[in-house]
Amino acid sequence: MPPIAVAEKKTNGGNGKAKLLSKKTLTAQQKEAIKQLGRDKLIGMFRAMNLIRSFERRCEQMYQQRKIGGFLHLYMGQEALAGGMLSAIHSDDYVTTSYRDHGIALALGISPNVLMAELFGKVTGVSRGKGGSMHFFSKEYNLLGGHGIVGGQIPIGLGAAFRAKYLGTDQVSLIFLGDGAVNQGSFHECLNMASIWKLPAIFIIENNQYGMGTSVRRSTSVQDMTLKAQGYGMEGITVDGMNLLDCYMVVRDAVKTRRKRPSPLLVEAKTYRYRGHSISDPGTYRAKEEIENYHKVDPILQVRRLLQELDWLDDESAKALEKEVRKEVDDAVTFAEESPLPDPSERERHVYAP
Ligand SMILES: Cc1ncc(C[n+]2csc(CCOP(=O)(O)OP(=O)(O)O)c2C)c(N)n1
Ligand SMILES: [Mg+2]
Repeated sequence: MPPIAVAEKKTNGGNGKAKLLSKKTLTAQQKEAIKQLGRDKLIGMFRAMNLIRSFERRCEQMYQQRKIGGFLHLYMGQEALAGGMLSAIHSDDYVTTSYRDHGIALALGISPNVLMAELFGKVTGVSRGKGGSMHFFSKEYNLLGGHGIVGGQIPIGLGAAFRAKYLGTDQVSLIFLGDGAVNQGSFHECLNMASIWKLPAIFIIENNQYGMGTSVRRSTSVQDMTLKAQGYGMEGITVDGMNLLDCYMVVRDAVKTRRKRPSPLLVEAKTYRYRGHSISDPGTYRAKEEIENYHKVDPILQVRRLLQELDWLDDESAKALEKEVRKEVDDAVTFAEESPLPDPSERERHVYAP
């Protein structure tokens, strides 16, 4: 019987008191990660985070103009997670997530055009206009959804991990879930199976402190979610989800060993969503001061300042990058607007009826 791993504490992130990214306070590991990534890759990650923020702002506007309908859950505030973690995997690894999927899809490199078209319900959309905001799927990018059922993605991501182990590939399966999903049965069943079968499954809790309007303090009995890993004989790591480098390093290190010797891992990333649960939620259950505190640790501003301190980005090039990203999102809106709606004959295609 292997010893049960004790949840390791990496940072105190996500509580508004996290150590900000700054040249003066970088840890040895963060310095080494910067060196390893190099200027171009780090700027690429910064660009991806900006693209997410810009895309989400535009989605809000498009919803208000009724170009987008249905549900819309924005990712603003959580960009370091997608931007950092997905920079540490291979293109054939598997990724599954919840309905809060825009940031994940963009960080995987899926074109904003096909994502915006999906939101507009157009046939050129990533799910042919049938999935909408909550159901981005891409076979090409191994994105196994975008799932509206809380915790519904966990068994699917586990299945992908099982496949990798069964076929003896070196792939890993990253399974993103919200803090609300840890109280679902599927989470516990899957952690147990992943541990028994030693599957290359990395469960990543995006703990943004709320499930709809309910604070985790009111919904979840144990606040340190990595402790749940111990119940399944699995390693658990807490990470500052507002810190791009820490998010990158935790997955980089996790996959390094797991590609050859598969085993599961539970990561709790402490983060925050700047908007309400969905577009129709004004978020009045949160104190103004709390939101302001999290804006002080804005993941994008942290990286921007670090890049400037490193002399890798000046004000002018930062502005140029932001402009370029806005243009990419404008082009996505044009693409979506100009795309056709699905033909009525498409209505029953790809619909599963047992
Ligand atoms: C099985 C199930 N129960 C309830 C809901 C309604 N619901 C939608 S989102 C949500 C909260 C989930 O919160 P969390 O997992 O923290 O994700 P976040 O929205 O914070 O990303 C709930 C209860 C659902 N979609 N599925
Ligand atoms: Mg949540």
